[in-house]
Amino acid sequence: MKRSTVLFLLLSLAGPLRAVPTPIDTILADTSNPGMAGDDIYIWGPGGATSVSLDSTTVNPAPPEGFHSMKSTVISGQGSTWAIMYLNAPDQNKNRSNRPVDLSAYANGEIRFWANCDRDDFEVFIQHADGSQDGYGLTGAFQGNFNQWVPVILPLGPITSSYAINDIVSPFLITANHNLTCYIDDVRYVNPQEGPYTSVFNATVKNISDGSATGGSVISWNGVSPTGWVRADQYVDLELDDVSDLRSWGVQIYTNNTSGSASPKYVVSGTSNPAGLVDVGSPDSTLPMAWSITAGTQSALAASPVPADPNNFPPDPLAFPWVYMKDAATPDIPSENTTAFQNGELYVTLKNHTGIHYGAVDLSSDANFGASNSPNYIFFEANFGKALAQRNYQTNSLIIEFYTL
Ligand SMILES: [Ca+2]
Repeated sequence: MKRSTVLFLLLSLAGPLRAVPTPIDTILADTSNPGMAGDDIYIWGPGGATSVSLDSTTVNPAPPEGFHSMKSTVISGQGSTWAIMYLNAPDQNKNRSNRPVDLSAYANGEIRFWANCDRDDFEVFIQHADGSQDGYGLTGAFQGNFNQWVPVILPLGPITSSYAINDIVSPFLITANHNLTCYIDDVRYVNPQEGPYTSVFNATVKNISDGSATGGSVISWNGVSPTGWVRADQYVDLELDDVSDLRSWGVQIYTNNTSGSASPKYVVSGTSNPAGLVDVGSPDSTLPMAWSITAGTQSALAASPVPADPNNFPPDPLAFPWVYMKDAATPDIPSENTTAFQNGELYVTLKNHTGIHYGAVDLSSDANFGASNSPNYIFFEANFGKALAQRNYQTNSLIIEFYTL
């Protein structure tokens, strides 16, 4: 029972990046093991469970997200189907019944994924608890762009205007009309509140204690005694969804304490480093800062790393998640293993197509990246070990920005 089949596909549209609230639910990506947010994948069609061959370990062609994509090879022709399923736990007979999930939060949102296919005569559906399916036919929609990655965006509004999506047992299902090979990557549900087909770049300051949004843009340390590295009371919730640039993007973080709008504005002397929190009363001195980015799969309180000196890794394992903050005017400082700031360098990159920058390998510029879907949490710490009592240290020039290379 297939109800509506509408042709709609978007290719290579570049949208604006704005700060808007949006939940993103990832259905199929590198992050989860074995690579999906559903409970299992069902295959059916003329050849039964062998109608389609699936391989979630594929690394070629290099995918837009992470390191793997789902290679689907249709073997049994028209009607061959694979479906990501929500399922209940097995009963006493080891049968798993379908588990309806309410996806109404995305009623006006979009299903997004990347596809690299040798032909486009297939359909994408979602399946309701009663077995009915709604979706889109993609035949002709690739406009001949085969064997290359294309962004596919399917709006849910035309479906939900007639049929609620509060009973979805398959959030992503492909039925082929012909034998074909498709690599599918990063299937997700997105609410792009800047309008259809737009990228998402949203950074929200929240309290670590309870995850509540502060409503402002202030990150603070309160009542700190001058004893060493201390974590800030707030974190930044980062939500990101790119539809245009495949692999050539990133999000970087730095202070810009010598910019015209910086207050306090750091006073450079010699090769001093403006990075971090500036002493309001003596703006030629700073307190070093570090940042850490984590997955957003648990509460911020549970995810928040223990403060530690980034330079102490190894031997201190607690130091691994922390990366020293650079400033846009950070110079080469060989004695501190610090290299001059460069736009888009991996050291200051929070996230790119391979994932989040979850740890620094050493004190120089090596970086570890691993797949992790939105939201991500960014934490901050500062070293108050050399702070003077009764002083204020601050910056109004902490930058988190999306870039393309
Ligand atoms: Ca992937």
